[in-house]
Amino acid sequence: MTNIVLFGPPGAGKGTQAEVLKEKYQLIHLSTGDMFRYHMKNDTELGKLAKTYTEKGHLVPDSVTNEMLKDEVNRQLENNPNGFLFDGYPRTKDQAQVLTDFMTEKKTKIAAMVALEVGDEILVGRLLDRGKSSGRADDANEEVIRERIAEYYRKTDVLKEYYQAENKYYGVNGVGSVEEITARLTEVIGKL
Ligand code: B4P
Repeated sequence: MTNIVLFGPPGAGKGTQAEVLKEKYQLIHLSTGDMFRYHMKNDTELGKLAKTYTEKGHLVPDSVTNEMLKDEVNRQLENNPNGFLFDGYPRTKDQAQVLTDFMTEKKTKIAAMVALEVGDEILVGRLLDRGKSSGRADDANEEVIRERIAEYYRKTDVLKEYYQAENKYYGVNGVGSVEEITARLTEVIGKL
C-alpha cells in the first residue's frame, strides 16, 4: 500500500488536487473536512459538535477527529485498497502520532507528506472567491478565513518538521494552474 498525506494551509488546493490524484494512482481519498461537512449536512451529533468549531475557523478536537478517521480507514481496508490519500489529516502533532501508530498497527506506513506551498494573501483570495458559491460558513467572511490560517500556523505548520525528521517531507509550489500543480505533484509521487 502507498499512503500519502496531502498537506498545506486552508485553500492551498488539497481538495482540488486530491480529486485528480486519487484517480491517477487509484487511492482512497480521505478528507476529514468532507467527513465533517457530511455530518453537518445530515445534522448528526458529530456534525453539531464539529460546526461549533469549523464556523469559528478552529480545528475540531483531536479525540473526535482521530476516532472518525480511524473508523473510516477500518471500513475502507475491507476493500483491500492500493493506498490512502489523506487530505487535511493530520493537522496537529497528536493526530500525526496517532496516524503513525495506527499505520504501524495496520502493518503499513505513510510514504510521504506532499505539501502545497501558497502565500497567505493568495489563500485568502481563493477562499473568499470560493465563499461566493460554496455555501460554506467557514468561507463566508474574511475574519474566519484569517482565523483558519492563524490556526494553521499555531497547530499544523509544525508537522513539516515532524515529517522532515523522517525524510518524508516534499514541498511543492502550489501557485499556478491546477494542471501545472498536478504535474509538480506527480513528479514527486512518481519517485516514491
Ligand atoms: P478542509 O475541508 O480540509 O478545508 P480547506 O483547508 O479549506 O481546503 P483545501 O485546502 O482542500 O482547499 P481547496 O482545494 O478546496 O477543512 C475545513 C475545516 O474542517 C477546518 O477548518 C477544520 O475546522 C475542520 N477540519 C478538517 N480536518 C480537520 C482535522 N484533521 N483536525 C481538526 N479539524 C479539521 O481549494 C480552495 C479554493 O482554491 C477552491 O475554491 C479552489 O477552486 C481554489 N483553487 C485550488 N487550486 C487552485 C489554483 N491552482 N489556482 C487558483 N485557485 C485554486
